[in-house]
Amino acid sequence: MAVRSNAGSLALPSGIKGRGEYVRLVFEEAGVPYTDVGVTGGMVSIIDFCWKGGNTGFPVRAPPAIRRGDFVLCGTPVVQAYLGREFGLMPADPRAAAHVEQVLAVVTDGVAEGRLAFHPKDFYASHKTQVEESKPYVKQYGEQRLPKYMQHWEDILRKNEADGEQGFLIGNSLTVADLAVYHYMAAAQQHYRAYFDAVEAPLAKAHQARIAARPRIAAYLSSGRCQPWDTDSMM
Ligand SMILES: N[C@@H](CCC(=O)N[C@@H](CS)C(=O)NCC(=O)O)C(=O)O
Repeated sequence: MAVRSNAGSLALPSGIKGRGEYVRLVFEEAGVPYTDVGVTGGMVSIIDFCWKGGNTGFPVRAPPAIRRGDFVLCGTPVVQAYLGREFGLMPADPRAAAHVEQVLAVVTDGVAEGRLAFHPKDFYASHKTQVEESKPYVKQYGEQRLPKYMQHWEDILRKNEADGEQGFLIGNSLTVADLAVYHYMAAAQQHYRAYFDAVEAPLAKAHQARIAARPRIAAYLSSGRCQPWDTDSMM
C-alpha cells in the first residue's frame, strides 16, 4: 500500500481544524495531495463514511480517518505514525521511531485532558452548556497541566540539542512528532491563551514558530485548505 505518490483521501471533521489538523499537516508537509472529504462533502459524507455503510474497508471508530483504495485507517496517532513511515517523516531507527510514537501518545494525552476541562459536566455535550462549571477545570489545566506538557517538549528539545542535533524533537530531520507538538501548542495557544503566554518555554515556542515558518506549512496555513479553529472546545 503506497500513499506516497498519489492523492490520499481523508474523512476529517468538517469546518474546523480539530484532530484532523494533525493529519492535514502530515500531508501538507510531505507535499502529498489529498481530498479533505469533510470539506468537499460536508458532515453528511463523514457520517456516511464512518458510520452509515459508506466505508467498505476496515471499520472506522471515529474520524479522522484516511482511505486509499480499500485501505482505511483511523486513530490520530496511529494515522500519523503510518503516514510518517509512508512519507519519510519517521526515523528508520526503531528506537528513534519509538520516541516519535511516545511523543504522539503524550500529545494525545495532553489534548484529551485539555478537552476534558471544557466538558466537566457532560463530556459529550457542547462546552456552551457548561461554561461556568468548566472554569475551575480550565484554570487547573492552564496553571498545572499545560506547563507540564510544555516543559516536556522543552526537555525533549534540550536533550536533542545536547545530543548534537538542532531544530527538531528527535534526530536531525522533521518527523510527525514535530508536527503533532506544533499543533498541540497552536491549539493550547488558541484555547488556553493567557496560560500559554504565561508559560516560559523558549525552546518549545521557538520550535512552534519554526514549524509554522516551514515553506509548505506556511503556504498551507495561509491557504483556503486551512480550516478555522473550533470555537466550542479544544479539538
Ligand atoms: N481517539 C480518537 C478520537 C477520535 C474522535 O474523538 N473523533 C471525533 C471527531 S474529532 C468524533 O467524531 N467522535 C465521534 C465518536 O467518537 O463517536 C483519535 O485520536 O482519532
